[in-house]
Amino acid sequence: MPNKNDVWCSIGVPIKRYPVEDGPMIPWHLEVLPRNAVLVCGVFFLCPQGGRAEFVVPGYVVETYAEVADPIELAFDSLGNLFVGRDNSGSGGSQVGPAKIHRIAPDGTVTEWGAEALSDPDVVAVDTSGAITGTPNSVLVGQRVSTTTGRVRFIKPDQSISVLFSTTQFNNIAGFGFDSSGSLLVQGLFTPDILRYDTNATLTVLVEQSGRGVNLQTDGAGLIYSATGSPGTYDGRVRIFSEAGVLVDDAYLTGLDGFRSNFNYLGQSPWGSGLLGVHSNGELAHYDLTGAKTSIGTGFSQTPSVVLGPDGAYYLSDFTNDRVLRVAPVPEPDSLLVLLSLWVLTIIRRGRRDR
Ligand SMILES: [Ca+2]
Ligand SMILES: [Ca+2]
Repeated sequence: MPNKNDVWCSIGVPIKRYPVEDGPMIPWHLEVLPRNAVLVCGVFFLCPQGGRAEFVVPGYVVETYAEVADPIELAFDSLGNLFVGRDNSGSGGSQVGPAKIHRIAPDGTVTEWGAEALSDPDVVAVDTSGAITGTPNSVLVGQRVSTTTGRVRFIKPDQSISVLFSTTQFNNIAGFGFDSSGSLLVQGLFTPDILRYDTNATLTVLVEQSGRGVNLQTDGAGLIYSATGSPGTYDGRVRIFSEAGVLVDDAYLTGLDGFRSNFNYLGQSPWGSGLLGVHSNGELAHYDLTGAKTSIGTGFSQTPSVVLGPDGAYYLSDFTNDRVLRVAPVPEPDSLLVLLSLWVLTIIRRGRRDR
Protein backbone atom coordinates (compact mmCIF):
# COMPACT_ATOMS: atom_id res chain seq x y z
CA MET A 1 0.00 0.00 0.00
CA PRO A 2 1.16 3.51 -0.65
CA ASN A 3 1.78 5.52 2.48
CA LYS A 4 -0.04 8.77 3.05
CA ASN A 5 2.85 10.85 1.88
CA ASP A 6 3.07 9.26 -1.53
CA VAL A 7 1.52 10.38 -4.75
CA TRP A 8 0.25 7.43 -6.74
CA CYS A 9 -1.79 7.01 -9.87
CA SER A 10 -5.10 5.24 -9.72
CA ILE A 11 -3.65 1.86 -10.70
CA GLY A 12 -1.07 1.98 -7.93
CA VAL A 13 2.03 2.88 -9.93
CA PRO A 14 4.10 5.50 -8.17
CA ILE A 15 4.35 8.73 -10.13
CA LYS A 16 6.49 10.94 -7.93
CA ARG A 17 6.79 11.67 -4.28
CA TYR A 18 8.28 15.02 -3.44
CA PRO A 19 11.15 14.55 -0.98
CA VAL A 20 10.27 17.32 1.41
CA GLU A 21 10.83 15.32 4.53
CA ASP A 22 13.79 12.99 4.22
CA GLY A 23 12.58 11.22 7.31
CA PRO A 24 9.46 10.92 9.45
CA MET A 25 6.36 11.40 7.34
CA ILE A 26 4.17 14.44 7.77
CA PRO A 27 0.80 14.37 5.98
CA TRP A 28 0.65 16.61 2.97
CA HIS A 29 -1.38 19.73 3.36
CA LEU A 30 -4.29 19.70 0.91
CA GLU A 31 -3.28 22.98 -0.70
CA VAL A 32 0.04 21.52 -1.82
CA LEU A 33 -1.64 18.77 -3.83
CA PRO A 34 -1.82 19.02 -7.60
CA ARG A 35 -5.19 19.99 -9.01
CA ASN A 36 -5.74 16.52 -10.42
CA ALA A 37 -5.19 14.75 -7.10
CA VAL A 38 -8.03 13.20 -5.11
CA LEU A 39 -8.16 12.07 -1.50
CA VAL A 40 -9.33 8.48 -1.04
CA CYS A 41 -9.40 6.87 2.42
CA GLY A 42 -6.58 9.10 3.64
CA VAL A 43 -4.35 8.23 0.69
CA PHE A 44 -3.65 10.82 -1.94
CA PHE A 45 -4.06 9.63 -5.51
CA LEU A 46 -2.91 11.39 -8.62
CA CYS A 47 -4.50 10.65 -11.95
CA PRO A 48 -2.22 11.53 -14.85
CA GLN A 49 -3.91 13.82 -17.32
CA GLY A 50 -1.78 12.79 -20.26
CA GLY A 51 1.45 14.40 -21.38
CA ARG A 52 3.59 16.78 -19.40
CA ALA A 53 2.46 19.98 -17.79
CA GLU A 54 2.59 23.23 -19.70
CA PHE A 55 5.37 25.51 -18.50
CA VAL A 56 4.79 29.09 -19.51
CA VAL A 57 7.08 32.09 -19.01
CA PRO A 58 5.90 34.96 -21.25
CA GLY A 59 8.77 36.15 -23.47
CA TYR A 60 10.78 33.01 -22.75
CA VAL A 61 11.20 29.57 -24.29
CA VAL A 62 10.96 26.67 -21.83
CA GLU A 63 12.66 23.55 -23.17
CA THR A 64 14.07 20.27 -21.89
CA TYR A 65 17.83 20.62 -21.41
CA ALA A 66 18.50 17.02 -20.31
CA GLU A 67 16.64 13.96 -19.06
CA VAL A 68 17.86 12.91 -15.59
CA ALA A 69 16.25 10.78 -12.89
CA ASP A 70 14.90 12.50 -9.76
CA PRO A 71 16.68 15.87 -9.98
CA ILE A 72 16.83 18.12 -6.90
CA GLU A 73 19.51 20.80 -6.47
CA LEU A 74 21.50 22.12 -9.42
CA ALA A 75 24.96 23.70 -9.56
CA PHE A 76 27.29 24.67 -12.43
CA ASP A 77 31.07 24.35 -12.32
CA SER A 78 33.32 26.89 -14.03
CA LEU A 79 33.49 24.76 -17.21
CA GLY A 80 29.73 24.71 -17.81
CA ASN A 81 29.10 21.24 -16.41
CA LEU A 82 25.80 21.12 -14.54
CA PHE A 83 25.71 18.88 -11.46
CA VAL A 84 22.36 17.53 -10.33
CA GLY A 85 21.58 16.31 -6.81
CA ARG A 86 19.19 13.41 -6.62
CA ASP A 87 16.50 11.85 -4.43
CA ASN A 88 15.56 8.22 -4.93
CA SER A 89 11.98 8.73 -3.75
CA GLY A 90 11.14 9.98 -7.23
CA SER A 91 11.74 6.46 -8.53
CA GLY A 92 9.96 4.81 -5.62
CA GLY A 93 13.03 4.36 -3.42
CA SER A 94 14.06 5.81 -0.09
CA GLN A 95 14.34 9.57 0.38
CA VAL A 96 17.72 9.01 1.99
CA GLY A 97 18.91 6.06 -0.09
CA PRO A 98 22.24 5.97 -1.91
CA ALA A 99 22.60 7.23 -5.46
CA LYS A 100 25.13 8.84 -7.75
CA ILE A 101 24.54 12.45 -8.66
CA HIS A 102 24.30 13.39 -12.34
CA ARG A 103 26.68 15.48 -14.38
CA ILE A 104 25.32 17.13 -17.52
CA ALA A 105 28.23 18.16 -19.76
CA PRO A 106 27.89 21.31 -21.90
CA ASP A 107 27.07 19.09 -24.91
CA GLY A 108 24.16 17.57 -22.97
CA THR A 109 25.82 14.23 -22.20
CA VAL A 110 24.63 12.84 -18.85
CA THR A 111 27.07 10.89 -16.63
CA GLU A 112 26.43 9.32 -13.23
CA TRP A 113 29.09 11.17 -11.26
CA GLY A 114 31.36 10.03 -8.42
CA ALA A 115 33.33 6.90 -7.62
CA GLU A 116 30.48 5.48 -5.55
CA ALA A 117 26.83 6.08 -4.65
CA LEU A 118 26.32 8.44 -1.68
CA SER A 119 23.42 8.33 0.77
CA ASP A 120 20.82 11.07 0.25
CA PRO A 121 22.80 13.13 -2.28
CA ASP A 122 20.09 15.71 -2.95
CA VAL A 123 21.82 19.01 -2.18
CA VAL A 124 24.86 20.04 -4.24
CA ALA A 125 27.12 23.05 -4.77
CA VAL A 126 30.41 23.52 -6.62
CA ASP A 127 33.62 24.78 -5.03
CA THR A 128 34.75 26.41 -8.27
CA SER A 129 37.87 28.05 -6.82
CA GLY A 130 38.93 25.12 -4.66
CA ALA A 131 39.11 27.41 -1.59
CA ILE A 132 37.04 24.99 0.49
CA THR A 133 38.15 21.58 -0.77
CA GLY A 134 41.61 22.36 -2.17
CA THR A 135 40.58 21.19 -5.63
CA PRO A 136 38.80 23.57 -8.02
CA ASN A 137 35.43 22.41 -9.33
CA SER A 138 34.93 19.83 -6.61
CA VAL A 139 31.23 19.11 -6.12
CA LEU A 140 29.96 19.43 -2.54
CA VAL A 141 27.21 16.97 -1.63
CA GLY A 142 24.98 17.49 1.46
CA GLN A 143 23.90 14.20 3.01
CA ARG A 144 21.87 12.65 5.76
CA VAL A 145 24.00 9.72 6.95
CA SER A 146 22.16 8.70 10.16
CA THR A 147 19.36 9.84 12.45
CA THR A 148 21.84 12.07 14.26
CA THR A 149 24.42 13.05 11.69
CA GLY A 150 24.59 15.20 8.60
CA ARG A 151 27.66 15.18 6.38
CA VAL A 152 29.23 17.15 3.55
CA ARG A 153 31.31 15.17 1.11
CA PHE A 154 32.99 16.40 -2.03
CA ILE A 155 33.60 14.76 -5.38
CA LYS A 156 36.78 15.88 -7.12
CA PRO A 157 36.92 16.22 -10.91
CA ASP A 158 38.64 12.79 -11.00
CA GLN A 159 35.45 11.47 -9.28
CA SER A 160 37.24 10.47 -6.07
CA ILE A 161 35.22 11.26 -2.95
CA SER A 162 36.30 12.72 0.42
CA VAL A 163 34.52 13.86 3.59
CA LEU A 164 34.62 17.62 4.21
CA PHE A 165 32.96 17.44 7.63
CA SER A 166 30.24 15.71 9.64
CA THR A 167 27.96 17.38 12.16
CA THR A 168 25.40 16.51 14.81
CA GLN A 169 24.02 20.07 14.75
CA PHE A 170 21.50 18.68 12.27
CA ASN A 171 21.07 15.34 10.58
CA ASN A 172 20.16 16.51 7.09
CA ILE A 173 21.11 19.36 4.84
CA ALA A 174 18.73 21.81 3.18
CA GLY A 175 21.03 24.19 1.35
CA PHE A 176 24.50 25.51 0.61
CA GLY A 177 25.82 29.01 0.03
CA PHE A 178 29.11 30.91 -0.05
CA ASP A 179 29.70 34.18 1.79
CA SER A 180 31.83 37.10 0.60
CA SER A 181 34.99 35.60 2.18
CA GLY A 182 34.49 32.33 0.31
CA SER A 183 33.34 30.40 3.39
CA LEU A 184 30.84 27.63 2.83
CA LEU A 185 27.49 28.08 4.60
CA VAL A 186 25.33 25.05 5.27
CA GLN A 187 21.72 25.11 6.48
CA GLY A 188 20.14 22.10 8.13
CA LEU A 189 16.78 20.60 7.18
CA PHE A 190 14.99 19.46 10.34
CA THR A 191 16.96 21.98 12.37
CA PRO A 192 17.55 24.97 10.11
CA ASP A 193 20.68 26.18 11.89
CA ILE A 194 23.42 27.61 9.71
CA LEU A 195 27.03 26.45 9.93
CA ARG A 196 30.03 28.19 8.45
CA TYR A 197 33.02 26.20 7.19
CA ASP A 198 35.76 28.69 6.40
CA THR A 199 38.78 28.45 4.14
CA ASN A 200 40.92 27.45 7.17
CA ALA A 201 38.64 24.42 7.69
CA THR A 202 37.15 25.91 10.89
CA LEU A 203 33.53 24.92 11.47
CA THR A 204 31.35 27.29 13.51
CA VAL A 205 27.64 27.57 14.33
CA LEU A 206 26.59 30.88 12.78
CA VAL A 207 22.81 30.86 13.35
CA GLU A 208 20.42 28.80 15.46
CA GLN A 209 16.74 29.09 14.56
CA SER A 210 13.53 27.09 14.68
CA GLY A 211 11.22 25.80 11.96
CA ARG A 212 12.40 23.60 9.15
CA GLY A 213 15.05 24.37 6.60
CA VAL A 214 13.98 24.93 3.00
CA ASN A 215 16.96 26.61 1.44
CA LEU A 216 19.79 29.06 1.82
CA GLN A 217 21.03 31.75 -0.56
CA THR A 218 23.79 34.31 -0.20
CA ASP A 219 24.30 37.56 -2.05
CA GLY A 220 28.09 37.33 -1.71
CA ALA A 221 28.07 40.89 -0.38
CA GLY A 222 27.28 40.42 3.28
CA LEU A 223 23.77 38.97 3.49
CA ILE A 224 22.36 35.48 3.95
CA TYR A 225 18.78 34.62 2.94
CA SER A 226 17.45 31.68 4.91
CA ALA A 227 14.15 30.04 3.93
CA THR A 228 12.29 27.97 6.51
CA GLY A 229 8.92 26.30 6.80
CA SER A 230 6.93 25.39 9.88
CA PRO A 231 5.34 21.93 10.03
CA GLY A 232 1.59 22.15 10.52
CA THR A 233 1.10 25.74 9.46
CA TYR A 234 3.21 25.78 6.29
CA ASP A 235 3.91 29.41 7.04
CA GLY A 236 7.06 29.67 4.98
CA ARG A 237 9.43 32.47 5.84
CA VAL A 238 12.64 33.96 4.53
CA ARG A 239 14.88 35.67 7.09
CA ILE A 240 17.93 37.76 6.33
CA PHE A 241 21.08 37.44 8.43
CA SER A 242 24.40 39.25 8.22
CA GLU A 243 27.47 37.14 7.51
CA ALA A 244 28.25 37.46 11.22
CA GLY A 245 24.99 35.63 11.92
CA VAL A 246 23.08 38.69 13.17
CA LEU A 247 19.38 38.79 12.30
CA VAL A 248 18.79 41.67 9.87
CA ASP A 249 15.18 41.00 8.85
CA ASP A 250 13.01 38.45 10.62
CA ALA A 251 10.27 38.67 8.02
CA TYR A 252 11.70 39.53 4.62
CA LEU A 253 9.12 37.15 3.15
CA THR A 254 6.31 35.44 5.06
CA GLY A 255 3.21 33.42 4.31
CA LEU A 256 4.94 31.36 1.62
CA ASP A 257 3.51 27.94 1.11
CA GLY A 258 6.09 26.20 3.20
CA PHE A 259 8.32 23.42 2.07
CA ARG A 260 7.11 23.41 -1.45
CA SER A 261 8.35 26.91 -2.20
CA ASN A 262 11.97 27.01 -3.20
CA PHE A 263 13.98 30.18 -3.32
CA ASN A 264 16.99 29.08 -5.19
CA TYR A 265 18.34 31.95 -7.15
CA LEU A 266 19.47 35.20 -5.59
CA GLY A 267 21.00 37.81 -7.82
CA GLN A 268 20.41 39.86 -10.92
CA SER A 269 17.78 38.58 -13.30
CA PRO A 270 15.78 40.04 -16.18
CA TRP A 271 13.19 40.86 -13.54
CA GLY A 272 15.67 42.79 -11.40
CA SER A 273 17.78 41.74 -8.44
CA GLY A 274 16.22 39.54 -5.81
CA LEU A 275 15.00 35.99 -5.43
CA LEU A 276 13.55 33.58 -7.98
CA GLY A 277 11.56 30.61 -6.82
CA VAL A 278 8.77 28.22 -7.62
CA HIS A 279 5.65 27.92 -5.46
CA SER A 280 3.68 24.78 -4.81
CA ASN A 281 0.95 26.04 -7.15
CA GLY A 282 3.44 25.95 -10.03
CA GLU A 283 4.05 29.68 -10.11
CA LEU A 284 7.53 30.92 -10.97
CA ALA A 285 7.91 34.16 -9.00
CA HIS A 286 10.39 36.95 -8.53
CA TYR A 287 10.75 38.83 -5.24
CA ASP A 288 12.65 42.09 -5.30
CA LEU A 289 14.84 43.30 -2.46
CA THR A 290 11.86 45.00 -0.78
CA GLY A 291 9.94 41.70 -0.89
CA ALA A 292 7.55 42.80 -3.66
CA LYS A 293 6.44 39.85 -5.77
CA THR A 294 6.10 39.57 -9.54
CA SER A 295 4.64 36.45 -11.11
CA ILE A 296 6.71 35.51 -14.15
CA GLY A 297 5.55 32.03 -15.10
CA THR A 298 3.09 29.24 -14.45
CA GLY A 299 2.72 25.49 -14.82
CA PHE A 300 5.89 24.39 -13.04
CA SER A 301 5.62 21.37 -10.80
CA GLN A 302 7.95 20.19 -8.07
CA THR A 303 10.85 22.38 -9.07
CA PRO A 304 13.35 22.18 -6.25
CA SER A 305 16.07 24.30 -7.87
CA VAL A 306 16.59 27.32 -10.10
CA VAL A 307 20.08 28.39 -11.15
CA LEU A 308 21.52 30.86 -13.64
CA GLY A 309 23.61 29.20 -16.35
CA PRO A 310 26.79 30.55 -17.94
CA ASP A 311 24.75 31.25 -21.09
CA GLY A 312 22.38 33.61 -19.27
CA ALA A 313 19.53 31.08 -19.33
CA TYR A 314 17.87 29.78 -16.15
CA TYR A 315 17.95 26.08 -15.40
CA LEU A 316 15.23 24.44 -13.31
CA SER A 317 15.03 20.92 -11.94
CA ASP A 318 11.73 19.28 -12.90
CA PHE A 319 11.55 16.50 -10.34
CA THR A 320 8.14 15.27 -11.47
CA ASN A 321 9.21 14.74 -15.05
CA ASP A 322 12.82 13.59 -14.52
CA ARG A 323 14.45 16.38 -16.46
CA VAL A 324 16.21 19.71 -16.26
CA LEU A 325 14.47 22.61 -17.96
CA ARG A 326 16.15 25.53 -19.67
CA VAL A 327 14.34 28.88 -19.68
CA ALA A 328 15.81 31.40 -22.13
CA PRO A 329 14.55 34.56 -23.83
CA VAL A 330 12.71 34.09 -27.13
CA PRO A 331 15.55 34.47 -29.66
CA GLU A 332 15.70 37.70 -31.63
CA PRO A 333 15.47 37.12 -35.41
CA ASP A 334 18.99 36.94 -36.78
CA SER A 335 19.65 40.19 -38.67
CA LEU A 336 21.64 38.36 -41.40
CA LEU A 337 18.73 35.96 -41.87
CA VAL A 338 16.34 38.91 -42.23
CA LEU A 339 18.62 40.53 -44.85
CA LEU A 340 18.90 37.22 -46.75
CA SER A 341 15.11 36.81 -46.73
CA LEU A 342 14.63 40.35 -48.09
CA TRP A 343 17.23 39.65 -50.80
CA VAL A 344 15.49 36.40 -51.83
CA LEU A 345 12.13 38.21 -51.95
CA THR A 346 13.66 40.90 -54.19
CA ILE A 347 15.04 38.25 -56.57
CA ILE A 348 11.63 36.53 -56.75
CA ARG A 349 9.82 39.81 -57.45
CA ARG A 350 12.39 40.74 -60.10
CA GLY A 351 11.99 37.29 -61.71
CA ARG A 352 8.21 37.75 -61.90
CA ARG A 353 8.63 41.22 -63.48
CA ASP A 354 11.07 39.79 -66.07
CA ARG A 355 8.69 37.04 -67.15
CA1 LIG B 1 16.63 13.06 0.05
CA1 LIG C 1 18.60 15.38 2.21
